[in-house]
Amino acid sequence: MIQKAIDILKSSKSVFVLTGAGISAESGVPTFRDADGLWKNYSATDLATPEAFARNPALVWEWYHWRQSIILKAAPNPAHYALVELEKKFSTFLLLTQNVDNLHRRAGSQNVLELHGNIFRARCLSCGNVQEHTIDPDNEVNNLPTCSCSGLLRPDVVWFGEPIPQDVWQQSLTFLNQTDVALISGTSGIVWPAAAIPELAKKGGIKTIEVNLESTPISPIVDISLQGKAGEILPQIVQKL
Ligand code: BV8
Ligand code: ZN
Repeated sequence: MIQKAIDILKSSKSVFVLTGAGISAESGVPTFRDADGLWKNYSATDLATPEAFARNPALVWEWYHWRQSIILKAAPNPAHYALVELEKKFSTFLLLTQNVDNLHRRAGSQNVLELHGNIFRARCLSCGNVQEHTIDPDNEVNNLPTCSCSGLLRPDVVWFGEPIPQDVWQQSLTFLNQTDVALISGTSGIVWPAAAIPELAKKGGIKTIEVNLESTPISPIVDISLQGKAGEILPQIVQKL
C-alpha cells in the first residue's frame, strides 16, 4: 500500500496536503481528541467557542496560555520535516493545516495556509488590530491581555460556530481543483468544513491518500488509507520520491 502511495506521488506534478492535530502529536502537543478533559476537566469544544470567551475570558485565556506553554516546549517532529522535504520535490504545493500551533512554519514549510488561525496571534475586540501574542513563561500573572487601544484581546483562532477565513478557504479550493493528489494526515475528519475536503477531492477526480493513526470517516473515501504514525510513514514515503 505504501508503494502505491509513492507511485501516485511520483506520477504527480502538484500536491495538496491537509493536516490536523495528529501531525503534532509526536511533538508532544495533545490532539483535540486527547485534549478532551485534559485541562482542568474541560473539553476543547467547550472552551473553543465565542460563548465560552464571552462568559469567562480569563478561563479561556488561561487555556490558550497553557497550550502555548506546551507548544513553546515542543519541537517539530519527523512528520513536519517530511512535509518540508515533500514541498521541495514539487513545484506546485499547498499545505492547508487545521492546526494553530505554528509547527509547520517552525519546521520550514513555506506554502502554508492556516484554516483555523494561529495561537501565537491575538486580535483586538475593539479596534480589530491583529498582533503577535506569546505568553511570557516567567510572568505567571495571567491578567487579561489588552490592546494598545486598551481593548480586550482574543486569540486569533477560529472558534466553533465562527466562520473560517474565506480567502484561505477559497484559495484552498482553487488549488485543490487543479492539483493531482491530496495527502490528508493527522485529522479525524470530524470538523467542518475541512472534513469536506476528501469528498471534494474525490468528486474532482483527484487521487487521495490518508496517513492516520486510526481509521476515520475519511478512510473509506480515500484511494489509499495508510494506518500508523505520521512521523514514521510520511518520512518513508518522502525519502522514496
Ligand atoms: C463553521 C481552532 C459556520 C481553535 C478549531 C453546531 C453549531 C455550530 C457549528 C457547528 C455545529 N455542528 C457542526 C458545526 C460545524 C463545526 C463543526 O465541525 N463541529 C464539529 C465538532 C462537528 N465547525 C465550525 O464551527 C467551523 N465553522 O462551521 O462556521 C458559519 C458560517 C458562517 C457564519 C457563521 C458560522 C469552525 C471550526 C473550527 C473550530 N476551531 N481549532 C483552537 O485550536 O483552539 S477546530 C480544532 O479541532 C482543530 O483546529 C481541528 O480542526 C479540530 C480537531 O480536529 P483534528 O485536527 O482532526 O484533531 P483530532 O484530535 O480530532 O484528531 C487527531 C487525529 O490524528 C485522530 O484521527 C488521530 O487518530 C490522529 N493521530 C493521532 N496521533 C497521530 C495521528 N495520526 C498520525 N500520526 C500520529 N502520531
Ligand atoms: Zn485595539
